[in-house]
Amino acid sequence: MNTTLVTIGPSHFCEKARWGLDIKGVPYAEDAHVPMFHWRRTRKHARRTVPLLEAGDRVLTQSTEILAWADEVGERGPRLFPADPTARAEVDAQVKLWDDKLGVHARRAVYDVILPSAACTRAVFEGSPAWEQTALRVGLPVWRALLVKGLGITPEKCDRSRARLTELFAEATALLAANGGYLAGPVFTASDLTFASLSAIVLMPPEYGWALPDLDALAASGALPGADKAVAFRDSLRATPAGQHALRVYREHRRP
Ligand SMILES: N[C@@H](CCC(=O)N[C@@H](CS)C(=O)NCC(=O)O)C(=O)O
Repeated sequence: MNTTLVTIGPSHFCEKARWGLDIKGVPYAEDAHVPMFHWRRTRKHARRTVPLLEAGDRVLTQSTEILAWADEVGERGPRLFPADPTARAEVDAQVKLWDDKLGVHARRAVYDVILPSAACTRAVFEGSPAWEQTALRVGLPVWRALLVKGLGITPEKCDRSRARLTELFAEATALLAANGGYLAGPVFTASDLTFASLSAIVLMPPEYGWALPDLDALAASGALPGADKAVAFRDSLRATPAGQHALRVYREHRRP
């Protein structure tokens, strides 16, 4: 069966799907695109968002659906969704919380950092089709303006997103304290994978499945105006128990 994961390479929702397929040992090819150019690829399925998985005749259009499918068909790795209905309901609720809240605020926080730098913006989409990278270079001001408008990247909203991220990390820290070991209980589940992947564009663990900017180098060189602030924010989240958990989960579970 031919399995293709259509992505925006650096996207955290796409990382969630990649991780799910990798950890369950499901073979696939990745077809990565620049945001907005990816619509040419998704429109035949009447969708706008990625990840989108084409698996034989099936088309899966939500990252959580892709995780559940990988859990079913994968031949190795831990169970991502528990069989017990009560445990499953808890994992589902946590995954939804991270998808609905963490996803949007982390994305805004990271675009706020990279969009001011043309070089940085272009670098994160290396690995997309060459013509898309050329079009991005030529049309960067227009592309950037559309993205800023579409995602609501204003200074106020970005500050609010950073504050919400701090609150969500506090929520995850409380869950870890209540449930022991992992977010939804004593073992790794889809909740840990989702929390870690969706926060990874801010925490930037070295095991991330796509090359992210080296914020420390950018801060040291002065090449990216907001890099110092982003490093300080990243480090404040890394220092929390939830941040430590996400980094540990990446170290221990990302590369099967
Ligand atoms: N609920 C979706 C969210 C996916 C999502 O927001 N994807 C973003 C990239 S991170 C996207 O494709 N945005 C493009 C668009 O909305 O046109 C999922 O879990 O797969």
